Amino acid sequence: MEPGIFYLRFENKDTESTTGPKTETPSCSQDEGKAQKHRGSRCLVLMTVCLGLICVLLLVYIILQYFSITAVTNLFKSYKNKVEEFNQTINSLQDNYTDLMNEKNQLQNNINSLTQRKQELETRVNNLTAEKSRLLESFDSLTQKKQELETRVNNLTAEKSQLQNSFNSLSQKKLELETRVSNLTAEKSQLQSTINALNQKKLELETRVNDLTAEKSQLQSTINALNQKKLELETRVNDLTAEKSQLQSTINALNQKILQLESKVTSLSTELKQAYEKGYRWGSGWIFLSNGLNSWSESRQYCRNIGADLVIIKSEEKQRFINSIVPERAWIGLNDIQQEGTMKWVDNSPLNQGFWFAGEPNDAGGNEDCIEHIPYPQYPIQTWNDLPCSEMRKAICEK
Ligand code: 2F8
Ligand code: CA
Repeated sequence: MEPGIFYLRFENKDTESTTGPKTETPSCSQDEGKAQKHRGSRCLVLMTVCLGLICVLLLVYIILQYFSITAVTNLFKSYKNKVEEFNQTINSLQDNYTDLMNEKNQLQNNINSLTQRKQELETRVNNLTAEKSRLLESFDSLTQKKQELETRVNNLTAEKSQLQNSFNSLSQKKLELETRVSNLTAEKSQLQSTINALNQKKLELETRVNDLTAEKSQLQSTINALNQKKLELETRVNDLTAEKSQLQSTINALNQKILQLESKVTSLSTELKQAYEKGYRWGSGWIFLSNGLNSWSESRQYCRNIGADLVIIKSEEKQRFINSIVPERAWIGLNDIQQEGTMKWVDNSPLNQGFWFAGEPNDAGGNEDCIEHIPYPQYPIQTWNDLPCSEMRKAICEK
């Protein structure tokens, strides 16, 4: 039977009898009281029955709940047992998993060591293979060598046979040579004595040669030094000769110059004497006119050679005096060489008063920087004219 399902049978005979059809009715009021009383009893019974049914239903419900809770409790217990079983199973699986992992690690280690071992074996195999190749090559070369040695042994055997024959003939020859050697030994002994004597002589001669060589070397050094000295002296002599020659030339030139100067001095003395003889006193000094024609510079040099200079005229009185004693064109000591238009005397003093001919100085041709005296009978004072310095004139000197 399923829990919670309940069937109830109920039969009410009283109710059926009361609800059936009525056949008798005694009186009206008594009948109505009895009927009401009867209906009240039936209602009470009905309520009691309903209440009893409700109690029964509640009881059934409680029983059903009890069974239900019991079943749930059992189910919970069975679930709990299942969980414990699962936990145990999980734990055992966990242990199995750990064991398996350990086993796996061991296997992995084994694999690694086996792999390493395999690599070592492979390396070993490779080495052995290489060694085998080398051994095979060595074997081949040794085989080749062996063949060569066999050939060599054969050749040497033949050679030995030939050498044996030669040895025999040489033994014969040796005997002959020994005899010859004995003779030669005696001869050599004699020669050795001679050689010793000659060596002694040679040593003496070598010593003598060395001495002579050293002596010769010393003499050669002396000769070289003397030659050097001789060369130096020759050079010195040559230099001195050349110097002497130069000095002689200089002396000759100087003598020539002295002669010229003496001649010049003589002529200047004569000229000076003549000048002074022809000169005129001006104050404490002299004024005189040169003989020859010269440029302005040469004329000034002429005056300086005789201890004078070109004349300086700073007064009308002196100008008149010059004009009276100099009857021809002649240089005076005035020029504007340094700066055109600015006249200066030979003592560098400026020109303050000029005695110019009419229209002068005109710097004709732009080249007239030196001043001359031109005597004009009709013009006793205005006698100066500017002229190119290269023109040839006499000089009026003053001392
Ligand atoms: O020889 C140059 C000279 O010639 C003339 O004088 C002779 C000039 N005089 C005139 O022209 C007036 C000078 O000035 C000139 O220096
Ligand atoms: Ca002029």
